[in-house]
Amino acid sequence: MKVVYTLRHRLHHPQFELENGALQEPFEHPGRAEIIRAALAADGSFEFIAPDEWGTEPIEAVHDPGLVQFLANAWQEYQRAHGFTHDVVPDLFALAGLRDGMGPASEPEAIGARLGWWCFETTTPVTQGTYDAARSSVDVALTTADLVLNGESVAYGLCRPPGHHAARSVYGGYCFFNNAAIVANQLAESTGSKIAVLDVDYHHGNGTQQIFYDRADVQMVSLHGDPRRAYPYLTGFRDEIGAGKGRGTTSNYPLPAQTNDDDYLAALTAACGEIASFGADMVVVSLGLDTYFDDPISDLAVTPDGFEQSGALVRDLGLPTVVLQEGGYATDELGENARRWLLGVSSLTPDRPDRA
Ligand code: OKP
Ligand code: ZN
Repeated sequence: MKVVYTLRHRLHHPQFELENGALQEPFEHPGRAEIIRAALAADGSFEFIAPDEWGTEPIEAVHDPGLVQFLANAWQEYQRAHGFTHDVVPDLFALAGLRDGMGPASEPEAIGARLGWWCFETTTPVTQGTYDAARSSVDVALTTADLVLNGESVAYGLCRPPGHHAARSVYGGYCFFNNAAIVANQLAESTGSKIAVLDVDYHHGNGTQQIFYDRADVQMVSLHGDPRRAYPYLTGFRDEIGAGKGRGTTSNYPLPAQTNDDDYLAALTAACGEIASFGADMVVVSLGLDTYFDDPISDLAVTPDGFEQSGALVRDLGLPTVVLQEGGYATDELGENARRWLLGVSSLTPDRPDRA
């Protein structure tokens, strides 16, 4: 299988993460992508390809151009105002309640407050190279899609930073640009066909859901920890099914804590059934491996065998498949878990002898 990878991801390297009231080592760190790369390289059946450059146009097709511009300059602007800070985080979140009864706010002028206009939470610092890394992650995703458009039945983009929490006009949740949404939109627009996004990250893909909520041509199906207990808390409930022309094209499978392989695979089978009924022509997988039983920030109980079987269920859809990396924080096992999922999705069946 072809794997798109660049070491430019390392330009995004926060020093800390503010979590549970304390500064921690970031869970989302450059070692994650390197460990996956090493595991796939050691396997021998993966071919590494560098990404092409795709520019900002496909990004601005799903994100507010203001968000793109902001991220391009935010770190430098913060340095000018505050002196050297390795990690840049908001001074204030521009929540609507702050101006209740006074009319809506407009984008503030001070950089610390502009950060809280575009960012929705505390665990996603901007560092000096964050914008370049986030751009490279999009390039990885678009190059992976291009391989599939050019005849690969499945290809894998080793995206970092991840993307699925980034909505049209806000970033957060370790995500800056929504790699999967950018790819799904580009595929839908360029081919005129129906695209399914299957999001199997532990955390609900709120950004992807928001971007496609009223779209009839892009389906969003997500399995995740129930938002009653799991980040991002506000989205991913079963009754969110899309709106307008997109009514029925969003499906959510909130899962209980400690969901095991059997129950997980049953939910994934149902999710794949919905993709088949939708009549998708291609599938984009947001591959989070934080459903792993020993993930440090999640509480599902999927095993390496479960990952391989998950990949095989997606293979059985028989659709051209773009797999993009999202989360997964059990660093020691992350490479092997990715390898197992990818072995499953690329494994041969009598029906599909081409899927190597
Ligand atoms: C990104 B991806 C939990 C805090 C969570 C942000 C999590 C972002 C996950 N104690 N902080 O979906 O894997
Ligand atoms: Zn996640």
